[in-house]
Amino acid sequence: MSYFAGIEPIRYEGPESGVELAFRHYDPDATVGGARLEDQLRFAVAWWHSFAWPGGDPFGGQTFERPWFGETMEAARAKADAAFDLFAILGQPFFCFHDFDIRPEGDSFAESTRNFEEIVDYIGEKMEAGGPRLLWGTSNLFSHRRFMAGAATNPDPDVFAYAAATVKTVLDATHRLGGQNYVLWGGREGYETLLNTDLKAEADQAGAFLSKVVDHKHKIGFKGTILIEPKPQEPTKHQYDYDVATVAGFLHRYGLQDEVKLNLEQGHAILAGHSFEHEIALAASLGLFGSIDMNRNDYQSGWDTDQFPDNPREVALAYYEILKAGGFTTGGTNFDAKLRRQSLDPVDLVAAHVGAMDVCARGFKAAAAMMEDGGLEAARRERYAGWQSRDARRMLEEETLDAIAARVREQDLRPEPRSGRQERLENYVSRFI
Ligand code: XUL
Ligand code: CO
Repeated sequence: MSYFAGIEPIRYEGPESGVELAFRHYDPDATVGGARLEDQLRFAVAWWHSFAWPGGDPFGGQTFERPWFGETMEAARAKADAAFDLFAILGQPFFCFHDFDIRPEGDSFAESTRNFEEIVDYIGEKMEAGGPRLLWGTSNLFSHRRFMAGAATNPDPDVFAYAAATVKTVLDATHRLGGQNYVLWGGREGYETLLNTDLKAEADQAGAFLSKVVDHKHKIGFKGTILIEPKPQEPTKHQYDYDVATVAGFLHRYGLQDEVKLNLEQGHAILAGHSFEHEIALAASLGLFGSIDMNRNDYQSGWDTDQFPDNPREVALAYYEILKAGGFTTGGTNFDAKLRRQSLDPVDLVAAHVGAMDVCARGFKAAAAMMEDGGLEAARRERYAGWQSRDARRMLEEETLDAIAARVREQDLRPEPRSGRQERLENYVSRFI
């Protein structure tokens, strides 16, 4: 019997519905911003949080008792069955996984790989039978103790090799399953103390590693996007892929800026001291925007709490930047979000996703309406209108400091400060939420 027995597929019932498990805002077939909402949002369920995470925290272990828990192939198949049961209830178009989430660890690389490929085939059959597609695959290079000092940036070349072999295997499988992207999150690519760390050597290792991944992508003809997921810390004290700006610098340093894009996560942006929309807007302005991991952090705890999103305004501002960048291409909205550890029931997992999908749909509709209205862009254009003048263009392109100084004196320039209109713009946004 299905773990989710008794829970019917979720239907769109409109904002007035009194049914608990219904979509009030997410109507997959509605046209919003010129396309079907399902195709705009491209929702994905994350295998690790929803099916593999046992509910532990730093002070206590497992709280969830899922019938599929266990390190056997039988358990892995039962886990995949449960996953596809949830997918059938939610009807979302995509899912994501790490190798580690879907297969038991073997005694050797060869055995782990055998386990992995067997489950990949099993998942592939389920996908062919009408399940969702793969938004992205990724390798877990951070949970096993062999990776405690990093994967690509490990001081031991054998760990680099093990990590490279793992990424090859998982990228191949992602390709086989028709994945749209491949993600690299550097969960242990950083340091605990500078006292034992060679920054230059580790950066060069990471650059070489990523170049090999890109080469392999081209070799096998994978048409998806390679994505790096920035995060400033956790689990390591300092992570090299700190934020968008840092990763952009890294990609340029190793000549990979045209090959790799970014997967941006709400909670990671907050940990880095940014807003989510800042990270998206910056990535888009650098031509590096790829995909998002949607969640939220608790604003008091200071940890990466990976909660399901519940704030339409925050979500709207994020989607606004995505729409401004032209919307998703290979990317999508992956719920990198987990239940609270007291949320024990099967229905909790369903409700978490339903609520999150609805909040995203609400935010997206607000973003699309703002986009169509054009008020923010009109205000922005007006604010920078002075730069359209010939003098302004010439100053940027030609004038030396001497020439500029002479002109300021000659024209007796006396710049007058103008209102930034922040509150009026905030009121404008509130009208759409
Ligand atoms: C960790 C995190 C990961 C990546 C994939 O904070 O976000 O789950 O998304 O490895
Ligand atoms: Co993530």
